[in-house]
Amino acid sequence: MMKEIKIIKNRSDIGAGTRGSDMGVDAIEIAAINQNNDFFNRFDYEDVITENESVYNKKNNSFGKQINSVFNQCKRLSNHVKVNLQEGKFPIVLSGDHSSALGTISGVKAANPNKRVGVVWIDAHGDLHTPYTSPSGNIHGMPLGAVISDDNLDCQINDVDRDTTEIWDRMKNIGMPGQKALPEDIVFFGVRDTEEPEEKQMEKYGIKNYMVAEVRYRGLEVCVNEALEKLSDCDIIYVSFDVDAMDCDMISYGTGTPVPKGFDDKEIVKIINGLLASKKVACVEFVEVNPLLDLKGNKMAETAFKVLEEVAKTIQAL
Ligand SMILES: [Mn+2]
Repeated sequence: MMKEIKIIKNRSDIGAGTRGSDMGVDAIEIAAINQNNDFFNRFDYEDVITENESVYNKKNNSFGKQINSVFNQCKRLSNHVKVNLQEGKFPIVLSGDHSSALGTISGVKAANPNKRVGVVWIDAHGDLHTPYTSPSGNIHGMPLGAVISDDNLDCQINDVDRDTTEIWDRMKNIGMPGQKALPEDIVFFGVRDTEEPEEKQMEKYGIKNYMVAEVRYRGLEVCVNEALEKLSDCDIIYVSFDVDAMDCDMISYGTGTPVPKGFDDKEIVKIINGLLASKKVACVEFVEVNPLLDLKGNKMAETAFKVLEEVAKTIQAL
């Protein structure tokens, strides 16, 4: 049942508030090169065309920054993911900022329109915002808001202009119309920096968040298996790994929104490998490595590469 891995390199950073995560993909490759590791020669890959030049566009939709370009980027990535899944590949997506996940999940759903898609979100953040609730307007905090297609108007703080509203509505329909995953089919690992509108959504839908302390106290295997049990009605699972799920003090500050008290890289490997063992995982994504912010050389990318190598090994052994 072994599937061929396809690496999809999506060097886009326009959904983040800080520039530089577009270089995360190359920083991970450089980590491999500096170890004389031929990882990136071993797998077929494709590059997604970007529009990072849109950061110079001064016409900025303040509650959905660069929303038109983020929309285009997600649409493009969605297509790459869809085609590779249809060809029977296992896509490993390496992205810049986390807004990409909307594109990836839309692609997973578009390739499997009749299947129920579960989402495991390994991240310090909930990313459940919408242009109506986001304090920053950075779309990397909104991918799951679009995935579940819930604007969360109960928590509205922003008066969103028509242009932004229209493009946001189109973002909720990438790949195919409507919701890509049910909110109850989302499981969080390591989320520890949320805002009230996101907490309301987590509460409303009962989104389980396996916090770092809980995972360590109850045991990682117990928590991963319980998460899989929660997703037992899902036919396939998508795993999103935002490197800020890791502890910034222990690992690195090389990410746009670092948060302390996270997982270490060994725990991340065990979580993803535990999920892969279910044989339901169809796609894995790595996001938010920003080498420009790294205070320890290229440590974040080196750590992400370590995780990537282990995860690829596991996928090949499935
Ligand atoms: Mn994130």
